[in-house]
Amino acid sequence: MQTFFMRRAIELAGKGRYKTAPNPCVGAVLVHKDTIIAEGYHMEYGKAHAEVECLANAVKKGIFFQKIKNRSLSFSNPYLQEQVLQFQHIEYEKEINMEECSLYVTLEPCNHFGKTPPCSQAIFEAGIKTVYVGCSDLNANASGGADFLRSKGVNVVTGVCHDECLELIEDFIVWQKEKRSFCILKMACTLDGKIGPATGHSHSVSGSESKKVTMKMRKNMALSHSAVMVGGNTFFEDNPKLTVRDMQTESQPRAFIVSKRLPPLSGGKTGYFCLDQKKDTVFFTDMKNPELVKQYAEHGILLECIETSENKSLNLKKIFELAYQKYYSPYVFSEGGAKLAQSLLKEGLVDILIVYIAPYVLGDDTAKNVFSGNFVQTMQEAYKFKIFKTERIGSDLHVYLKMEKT
Ligand code: AOF
Ligand code: ZN
Repeated sequence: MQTFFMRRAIELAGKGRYKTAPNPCVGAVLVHKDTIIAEGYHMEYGKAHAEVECLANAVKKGIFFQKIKNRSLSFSNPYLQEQVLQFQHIEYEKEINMEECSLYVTLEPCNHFGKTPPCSQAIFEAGIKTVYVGCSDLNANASGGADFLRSKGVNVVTGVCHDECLELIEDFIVWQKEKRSFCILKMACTLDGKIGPATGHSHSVSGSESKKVTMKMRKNMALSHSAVMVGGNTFFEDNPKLTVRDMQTESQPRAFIVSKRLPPLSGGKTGYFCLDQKKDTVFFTDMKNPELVKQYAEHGILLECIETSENKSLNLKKIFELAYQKYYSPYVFSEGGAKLAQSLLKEGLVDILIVYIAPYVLGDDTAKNVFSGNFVQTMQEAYKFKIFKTERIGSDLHVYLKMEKT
């Protein structure tokens, strides 16, 4: 049963994905005698945490009615107290003794005053006697909720669905531990692993349904104030818009271009989207000339000068650190091309790889491979992945993978 309830909390948590960044997705359920009586999840960055949202939903259903009636319940958390005042007339179908309830939460309840008061205190004030926790919080500023609750006599059981709860917050773990953007790399290719015909004919290999998935992902980037990234070759050859289209969106994602080459500055018709449509574009480049930086800034383009490594390629690790720490982009959705994709793999920066496989064979040795740049002699040298999801989307197959840790 513990696994069942925690899995529901995990499912709820997932609904907040991209909206909570750079805070984690967290879910919670309140259980009374093997029945879920209230649920909640962290819906948006800065809003109530999952545990408090779950308690608020319990208040709204009148689950605390008895206690409220006897005036024995009040919360120091203003949001919860507001719910108590607003919904105290609601009567639940049966009387619930809070001490018989347990709370399941995917992440250790926070114990700090951050954007909201500590959840640990709210759980204690609610009178819950058992709390099941998925995994501990690795944010040192917020952790300590489990110890706090134990010190108040609450029974805290940790490690329920531990690995699944960790996987749920794999993005948060990257933000906390590596202080860099979480990288989702998407590539599309034919059955023989080609990006398209050698002529460079820019007709996309993947189908229209796949395009919708890409648009949804770009929208998720916009939701989390994150960016879509392409390498210089893709930028100059395909002139991609990197925007959300054919879909409603409140905002557009930012654009990060990794390129040593820069677009011309001369005014008028430049042909490049960033110069006339988007302000939020950053070029990660090796140009160090401050005068150039100034000139581009006047055109609304930020140039971020990056050190090159011995092989003269831009330091991608540094770019992902800056993307997170300076440009506050929790995610980076990279859409190629082949060289950038290969370099991201080489640097171990690919957190999730998505490959759209389109049902075509080009059979042309001169056509570009979906990853390019390596000289490999044995399978040992290959980058290894684990498939965690496959989906048939329209005419294509989408494969979701994670790199095997070496
Ligand atoms: C969340 N949502 O449901 C839980 C979190 O900046 P604050 O005050 O919102 O606190 C964020 C920290 O609180 C976060 O990094 C994590 O350590 C902890 N728990 N955070 O955003 C939640 N339970
Ligand atoms: Zn909290």
